[in-house]
Amino acid sequence: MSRFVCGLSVFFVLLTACAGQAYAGVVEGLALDEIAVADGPVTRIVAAPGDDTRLFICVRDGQILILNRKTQVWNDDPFLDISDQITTQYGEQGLLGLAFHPDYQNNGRFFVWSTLPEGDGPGDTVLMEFLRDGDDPDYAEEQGERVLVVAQPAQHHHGGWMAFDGDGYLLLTTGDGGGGNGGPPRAQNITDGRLLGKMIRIDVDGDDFPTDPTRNYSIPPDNPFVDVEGDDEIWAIGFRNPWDGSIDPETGDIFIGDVGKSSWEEVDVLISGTPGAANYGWRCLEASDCTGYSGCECDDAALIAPLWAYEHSLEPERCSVIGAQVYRGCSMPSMQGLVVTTDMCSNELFLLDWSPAEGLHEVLNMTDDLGGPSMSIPTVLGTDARGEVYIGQFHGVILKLVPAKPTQKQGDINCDGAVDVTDLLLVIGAWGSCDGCMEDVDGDHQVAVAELLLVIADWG
Ligand SMILES: [Ca+2]
Ligand SMILES: [Ca+2]
Ligand SMILES: [Ca+2]
Ligand SMILES: [Ca+2]
Repeated sequence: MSRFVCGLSVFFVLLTACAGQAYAGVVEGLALDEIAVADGPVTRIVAAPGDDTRLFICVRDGQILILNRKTQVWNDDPFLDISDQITTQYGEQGLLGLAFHPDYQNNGRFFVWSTLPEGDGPGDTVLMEFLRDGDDPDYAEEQGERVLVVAQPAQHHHGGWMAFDGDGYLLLTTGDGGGGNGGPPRAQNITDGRLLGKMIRIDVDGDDFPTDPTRNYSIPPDNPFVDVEGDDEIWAIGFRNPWDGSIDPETGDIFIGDVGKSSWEEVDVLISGTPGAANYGWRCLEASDCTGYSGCECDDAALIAPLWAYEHSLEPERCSVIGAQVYRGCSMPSMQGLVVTTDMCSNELFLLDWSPAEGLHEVLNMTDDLGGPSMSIPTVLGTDARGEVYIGQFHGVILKLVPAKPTQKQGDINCDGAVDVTDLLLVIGAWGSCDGCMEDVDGDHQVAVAELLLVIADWG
């Protein structure tokens, strides 16, 4: 049986959300599967649009590696190595973010967030654009171009979750600049031009600043501070270190795991359709606790409470929320719409069941019920192109969240629960060489007899 976190009295912020709504059985039988080990702390796990085979794994020191998720074999060479272009002097510096352009298959453009070996502080953060090699999808060109630089006053809280939203604009989270709480309340400052403690939203297909070589993007016209006081790049504010998150491909809801200070961790949701300028309350609020720090008023009704918050001072001790990954995968239909999150110190895995209308229904602590290897210092969550969830860890081990008893048939190419003529026609239609296509079940870049035999063997 799963341990119901919301039954613990310390989670007072959840009590109203936890009444009723039994969810028994829905998420039983989960397991972790070790699929690969990277050489260093894993900072992102990302799939490129339209590529069902490759997983792009960021390692903190500056490499993007390609893992064939089907064969679980690494490419010999990195997709991109920018280790000589960045600094990793401190623990939270390095290669921190990756997102592929929605039209990546055609234009080869992708975006990287990392720390520079330059700046007034210990290294500024930079958004860089790179290009896939024209001839070989396993390599990228090493020279990128700067899109945006965010000056950093300290060496931590750099955020770095990125995704393209449904309008084709790039979302990027930034941390508050670090330095404890003694500095200015940057996460609440919308006019200092520093873009710290924010979710920003920019159009990477244009350049509204043609005379400024350090700002190479356009401002989406519906950003909340366009034509009014406030920095035009801002989409949402009030974050401390919004390190990891996800965007629901079905609803557009955005989930952020915002790492707290010494007492609380929080998972935030930005519900699709919410007007811009949503304020998540740091640094006057840590989760729902009034910190006493300046920057905002704790009782301001406009501040958005976390979807879920949890305390550090529990057994086992918790310290940093890692991930807020909505599940829209194929292999576990009962997980649809649940949000997966973990803690870096306690190595626990939680599932959040929620709805936009009612908020949080239930939090399931799955830690004691997971088959397979245990987590060890999770650092990031990510998905493949099918929406299956992976966990990257500090020592490089990459885990996949899987059903303990797999029910999905490999021959079910289109993941509709049946293996039938549709799947057969998909295989025949993709017959021959293919690069990253979903019909290539065994990941050998061919749709061939092997796939045909899988469909026939699984028929029904
Ligand atoms: Ca420019
Ligand atoms: Ca403005
Ligand atoms: Ca099917
Ligand atoms: Ca194949």
